[in-house]
Amino acid sequence: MSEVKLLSQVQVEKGKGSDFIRKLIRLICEFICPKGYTCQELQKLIYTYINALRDCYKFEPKVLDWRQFMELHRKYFGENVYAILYDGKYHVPRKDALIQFIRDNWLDKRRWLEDVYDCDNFALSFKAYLAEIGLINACGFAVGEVRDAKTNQLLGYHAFNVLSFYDETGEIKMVMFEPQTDEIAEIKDGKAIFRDKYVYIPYWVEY
Ligand SMILES: [Ca+2]
Repeated sequence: MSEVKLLSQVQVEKGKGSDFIRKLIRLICEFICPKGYTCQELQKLIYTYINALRDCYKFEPKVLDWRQFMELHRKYFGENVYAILYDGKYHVPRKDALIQFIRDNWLDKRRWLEDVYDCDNFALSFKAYLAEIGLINACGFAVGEVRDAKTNQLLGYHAFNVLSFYDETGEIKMVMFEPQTDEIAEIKDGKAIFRDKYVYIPYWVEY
């Protein structure tokens, strides 16, 4: 399956399968909160749900050491995009489990708020959710620029994610991910084009 197809699949199927989570949140809001739970107790409940969520996804990670992971980064980004590696080993998930996680996750429905919850916060949250819920650390936080695909005009500076996964053949791949919309795009020469319009060019990626 091409990554272009992957993108359309995520868009079309986005929102499905989230009924359970929606019901759960309604349950918490309508029944649990008014019954006098303290903030501390609600925090405990959140972590209980996170632990329950962990069992929902069969990430079945492949483990790469940092040298292998750096090689993977170089394969997609070359020498010019700096990679910062925080770990000695990287857990790379199955593609279908990662796609399911993206589809179910509600981050793309969050409200954008200048500075306090904007692109860097979306990308950092997605990286954190994947580690917290899935124990998957092979997700990059990327910082760079966005250019117009036709005119090459600089549109602005941006933060986004780089995802790693292995497909049905076992091959490990990297793609770029826009956590504000759940869009995925193929990486070519260290860049990716979203919606045929926006070219994402990272300066560095933190893993
Ligand atoms: Ca911010």
